[in-house]
Amino acid sequence: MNGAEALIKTLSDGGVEVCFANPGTSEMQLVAAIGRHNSMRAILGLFEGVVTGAADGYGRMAGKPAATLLHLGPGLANGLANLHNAKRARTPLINIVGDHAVDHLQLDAPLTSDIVGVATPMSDWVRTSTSPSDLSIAGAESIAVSQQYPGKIATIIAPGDHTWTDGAEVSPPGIVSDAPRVSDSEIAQAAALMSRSGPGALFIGGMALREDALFHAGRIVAATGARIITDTSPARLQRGAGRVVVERIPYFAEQAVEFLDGIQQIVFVGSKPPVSFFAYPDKPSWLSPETAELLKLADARTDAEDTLRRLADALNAPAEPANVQPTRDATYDEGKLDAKSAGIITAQLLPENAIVSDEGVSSGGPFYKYTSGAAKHDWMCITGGAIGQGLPLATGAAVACPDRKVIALEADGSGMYTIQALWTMARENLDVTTIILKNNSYGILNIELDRVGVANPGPKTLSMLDLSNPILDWVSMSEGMGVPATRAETTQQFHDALSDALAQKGPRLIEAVLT
Ligand SMILES: Cc1ncc(C[n+]2csc(CCOP(=O)(O)OP(=O)(O)O)c2C)c(N)n1
Repeated sequence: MNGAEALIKTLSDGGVEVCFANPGTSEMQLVAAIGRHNSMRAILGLFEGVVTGAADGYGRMAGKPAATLLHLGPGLANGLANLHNAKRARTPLINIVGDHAVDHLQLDAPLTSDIVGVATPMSDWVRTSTSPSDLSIAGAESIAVSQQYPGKIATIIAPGDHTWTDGAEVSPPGIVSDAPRVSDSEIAQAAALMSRSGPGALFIGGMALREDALFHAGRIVAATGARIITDTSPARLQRGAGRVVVERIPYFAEQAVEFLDGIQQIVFVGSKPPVSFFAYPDKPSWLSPETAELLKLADARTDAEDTLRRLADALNAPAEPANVQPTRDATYDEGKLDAKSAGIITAQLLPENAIVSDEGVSSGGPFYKYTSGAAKHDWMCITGGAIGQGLPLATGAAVACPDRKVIALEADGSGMYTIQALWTMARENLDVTTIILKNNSYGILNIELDRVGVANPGPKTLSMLDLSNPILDWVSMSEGMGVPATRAETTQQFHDALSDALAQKGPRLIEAVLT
C-alpha cells in the first residue's frame, strides 16, 4: 500500500472515524485513500474554518479525535482561528496537512510555505513525515498525542511523495497515557483550606464541568458551603435541572471583580486564576480578590473527577451533592421578540439532552440564564474567543451525536465568518437548529468602544461596527445553502418556528429579529 493508505488505515484502526476535509492537489492520494476506506467518514467543509471548527465540535462531544484534511500552509492558515479555539478548549484533534513532494519543495512553487511555522502556534504537537513508511508512524503517534487528557491538537505534515509511494505499512496506535492525579498531601492541603471559616470557592473548568465530576463538587459544597465558579467561556458544561449548579464568571472585568468580592479562599481544579479577556484603562485584569488565598490543586491536564471525589471524601462530605439545580419557569411579554423572550422560549422548548453551541455574543446571556433550569443539556462556548466558531462547532457536534438535538445560538456578525457550515449541515442532513440572533450590528464592540474610553465616536468609526447596510437576509442565504429557514419577529412567530424545527430531524434556521 502507499503512504496515504497506510496513514488512513492507521488512523481508522486507531479509532478515528471521521475526516472533515477541504483538500487540494497535494492531498489527492489521501482523498483517494479515504474514498477507498469504508470505516472513515468524509465530510466536506467549504472553508477551512468550517473544517477545523467542526473537528473541534466533534472532539468536544465524542471525547476522541476527528481528523481534518487541509491544503498546505494556506489551507491550514484559513483554519487557524478555530484551531486556536480548539486548543484553548483542549479538544482532541488530528490535522493532516499536505505538502509538496520533497524534491518539489526546493523549487519554491507558488503554494510553498513554512507549514511548521504556520502550524506551531495552534498545535500542541507538529510532526513532518520523513519517509513514505514514516507517515503512518506519525499517524499512530498523533492518535496517542491527541488523546492526552483531556485532548491535544496534533498536526501531521504529509509530503505528496510520501503519500503516493508504495511499500508503506499500517502502524499500531501509540499508547495513550493515563491522566496524572494529585497526591494525597495536595488533597489534604486543599481540604484544610476549604475547611477554613469565611467564604470560599471551588473554581473549576475543563473536565470538572462534566456531570460525574460536578456531582463531587456539589458534595464539597454540602460539606463546606463554598461557591462553585467557572470561567466565562467553558468548552463544555453539563447543566440543567437535576445537575449541580456552576456560576459562570461575568465577561466584563469590573463585574467579575464584584462577583468574586469577599471570597477568602479559592481552590482551582481544571482551571487557573481568572483574568479579564482584555485590558482597559483603569480597570483590573486580575480578577481574584487581592487578599484571597489561592490554591492551584489540579490543572486542566490532571484527572478532575478523581481530584474532586478525593477532595470531597477528605472533607467527609455527604454522599449527595448540594446546589442541585431545580426546574425553573419564567414568563415573558408577548409581542416583539427580544433576547429575553427568545431565551425563555428556548428554555421552555429545549429537548432533553440537547447540545447548545453558544456564539450568541451580546445576545446570548438570557439564553444561558433561562436554560439553567431546563432539561439536562451540554453547553459549549467560544473558549478561545475567536468568533466564527458557532456554526462549525454545531456541525461537528451533530456528527458526533446523531441522536441528540443540536442548537446553534448564533450572533449575526459571527455567523457570517463561517456561514458555509450551513451547506455541510444540509449535505449531511445534520440535526441542527440554528437560531440567528439578529441585531444588525457588532453589538458587543459598540459597548467596548465606550469601555476603552472613546468619547463621541463619529459616523465613520461607528460604521465599522454596523451591519445594517445592506441588511443581511439569513432566510435567503440559508435556503441558498439547502437549509430550510424562517424569520421570526414576534414571540409567537419564534415559538412556532422553534417548536416546528425541534419537532423534525434535520437542519433548520430561524432568523430571530431582536429588538
Ligand atoms: C476571529 C475574530 N475576529 C474578530 C473578533 C473581534 N470581535 C469580537 S465580537 C465581534 C463582533 C460580534 O458581532 P456579532 O457576532 O454580531 O455579535 P453581537 O456583538 O452583535 O452580539 C468581533 C468582530 C474576534 N473576537 N475574533
